[in-house]
Amino acid sequence: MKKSTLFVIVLLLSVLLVACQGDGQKLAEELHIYNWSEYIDPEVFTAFEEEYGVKVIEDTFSSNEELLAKIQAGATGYDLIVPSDYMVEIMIEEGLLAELDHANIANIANLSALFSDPPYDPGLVHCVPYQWGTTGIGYNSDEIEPDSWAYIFDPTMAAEYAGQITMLNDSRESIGAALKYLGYSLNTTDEAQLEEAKQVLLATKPYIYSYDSDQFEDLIAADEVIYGHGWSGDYFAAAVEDERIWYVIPEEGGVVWADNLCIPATSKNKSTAELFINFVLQPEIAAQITNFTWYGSPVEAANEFIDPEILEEPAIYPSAETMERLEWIQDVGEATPLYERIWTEVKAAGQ
Ligand code: N2P
Repeated sequence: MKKSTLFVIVLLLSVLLVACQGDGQKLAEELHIYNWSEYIDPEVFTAFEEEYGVKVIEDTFSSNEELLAKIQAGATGYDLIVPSDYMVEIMIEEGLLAELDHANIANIANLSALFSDPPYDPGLVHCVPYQWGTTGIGYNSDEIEPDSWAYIFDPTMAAEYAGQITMLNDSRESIGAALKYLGYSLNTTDEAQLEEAKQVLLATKPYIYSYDSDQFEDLIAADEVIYGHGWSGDYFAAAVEDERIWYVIPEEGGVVWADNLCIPATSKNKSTAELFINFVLQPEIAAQITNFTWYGSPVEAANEFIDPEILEEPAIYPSAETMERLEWIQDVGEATPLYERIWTEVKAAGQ
């Protein structure tokens, strides 16, 4: 065979390989991802498009409950969604997630043992862990050094910073923080404890600047507020630009969570979505994401590419001792409507 013929054959074969997935399906032209805000380096989308010719279109949500409501309401345009642990469990139960074809996601092998068999999705049947982090207090260190939830929930302490405090706009997170302040589990189903948490949230409401899950860190940078309840990585990422910003896990403890890449049952582009999941599980790409978000990566092999500053930060990769103070949010089953009612009442109070 002539060299040039061989070349043409090899070329054709590689074009075919790129155009087809393992299951023989053609790649989609576009992939629609519904994600948390500022949760991926946009360059990762560009790199995926350059490699496979698939354009990724992102839309964002602010809470697990908003994501669930949207999917329950029949939104069918999404190929990838990013629910947290407890929400994965709820979505599996409601039949909202497709099962993953692991044959298309060989890089699952790159996950650390800690994340390869999570209790909310044993065997990673439906989702693959994306990023993980904690919930605590972010602050302007020129002004304050908070170490306890009392800075948010003790009315005398909060009054000193009236109108300069934010809280997440998130039922489980915000009620959870109040429960932690009271010394209860953030997964309690005890109605008396939940009523107490509601009273704590109501008492501090007059001092809250806003309930915000998207720009809480920017509000500190803009000197609108001094501290707030929020997610670790967003504060740390903001600290790169504004050294005054820092983050702490309060002494009473906080939340540890993991968000996951999952494919809605209605996606028509499942194998392309699996190709994307496989793409972000590559060590260099996983590290690129963490270097952008300042959240922990479940991809163990990514560590060598992650900025040492991030790897060595104890509030991002907490010690075993700190881990003991952290709690995972779990599906509270029949108590869920009670949590939602309390949150609606807190939000509506004094309006
Ligand atoms: C990123 C938000 C983190 C997700 N901006 C919290 N589960």
